[in-house]
Amino acid sequence: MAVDVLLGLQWGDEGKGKIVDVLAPQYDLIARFQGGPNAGHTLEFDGKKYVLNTIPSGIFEKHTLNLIGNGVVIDPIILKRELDKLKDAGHDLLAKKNLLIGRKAHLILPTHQLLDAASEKKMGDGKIGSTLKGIGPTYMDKTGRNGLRIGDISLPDFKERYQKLVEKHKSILAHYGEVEDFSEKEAAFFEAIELIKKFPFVDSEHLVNDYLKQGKTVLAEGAQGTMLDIDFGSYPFVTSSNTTTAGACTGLGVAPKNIGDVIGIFKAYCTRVGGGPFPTELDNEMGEELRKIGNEFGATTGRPRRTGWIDLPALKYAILLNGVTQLVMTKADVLSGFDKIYACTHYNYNGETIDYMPYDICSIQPEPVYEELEGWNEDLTGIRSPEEVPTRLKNYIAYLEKHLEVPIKYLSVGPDRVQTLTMC
Ligand code: 2SA
Ligand code: GDP
Ligand code: MG
Repeated sequence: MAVDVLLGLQWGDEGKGKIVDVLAPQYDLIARFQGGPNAGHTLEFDGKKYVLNTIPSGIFEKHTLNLIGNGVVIDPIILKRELDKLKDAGHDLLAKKNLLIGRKAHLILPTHQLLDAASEKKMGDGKIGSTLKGIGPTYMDKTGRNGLRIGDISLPDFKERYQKLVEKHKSILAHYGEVEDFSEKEAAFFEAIELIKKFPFVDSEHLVNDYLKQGKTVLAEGAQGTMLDIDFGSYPFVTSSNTTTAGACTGLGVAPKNIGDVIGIFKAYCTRVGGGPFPTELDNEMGEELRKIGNEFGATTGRPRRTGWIDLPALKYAILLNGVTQLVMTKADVLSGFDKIYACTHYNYNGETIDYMPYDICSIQPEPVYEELEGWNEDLTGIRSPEEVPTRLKNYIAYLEKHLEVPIKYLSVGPDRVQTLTMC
């Protein structure tokens, strides 16, 4: 058996949570492999809506186990809040015994959040547009070999280790001139740790590989999107982890030869939240309409998402980086009623017309070259089979498959679990 991977091909919020939930019955284990509570993965079914930040999106499937992998960064306070909310809604994961936590996952401390805020403040207009969840500073401590890990919670000197790291953070905060009292957050941190301790801590690498040996099915759930990857995204306007397939290998401890299908998910248009370049952005009424109809607001922060047309050079780049074998297109319903829709096929860039993602899209803005396509008028939200897909949407799908050279296996026509069509 091999690990299948589901990940975002754009700038995040493609609908990963919804699709993981739809696919969960096919898998024995769902594992988050990177990112942290900067993510907001939305699921809807039976008239209820859930937003998950750290917890994998397979928790509502009875037979599926869920793992927060070693590549994830965990804020105990946010994780406790998620767990409490789920418990209140009748989903007690401690009782269900369906959540495991990787020992090697790093901990987000209250001071990591303070550092995030101080760093963004200092950058002023050039800020990244971080979710301010402490993601960057936590991964900095991980690579700087200073971090605290979930497994450290069980060590007798955990509090001393915590204090040592906090002292380091305090000196950096003093340098920023941002000293503030965080004793309340610290108390909440240690209270949350007590709850988290009750969940099984595991070695992700052994668990996942044992599952594969036993012939069990595993799906790795990505967070954010390929264009936010620390190595290949629109640097420096990226997140601090590898959001690509490679991140599933390091974030779970699985060898590249054990990666199976790579399910790449994209919206029928494009969005981005936070700072940084966005070649096809519609900073106009059309963009506003897309935001309104698509309800494009951050699932974690509530920030308005920037909107634009689909960007084929960026998508082709993402497919290449991830080795995508199947595509999922979401939010096709949002484009219903647009007379014409547009696909960016090339960029005018630095005096040339190119069809690939260039090195620098921050200081030199690529100007999109669009192809105009016929839109469709039909309301898609009630359709449940490929036969019901309107001809003009079928044409859009065929057009995208021709350019992207990967089949669109699933089509999503609404936020609910049932609004998902298997196309091939
Ligand atoms: P960070 O928080 O330091 O990792 O932010 C760095 C950049 O990564 C972007 N980022 C995201 N982009 C889309 N969705 C994300 N999750 C939330 C959601 C976002 C929200 O599901 O809607 O609620 O605002 C996410 N997380 C990080 C971020 O905007 C920065 O550009
Ligand atoms: P994720 O981070 O990739 O899991 O995506 P988010 O949950 O942040 O954002 C996707 C948003 O679109 C959520 O509000 C979903 O409920 C919603 N959504 C997902 N698929 C569809 C779809 O096909 N149509 C519509 N209208 N909404 C969708
Ligand atoms: Mg999201």
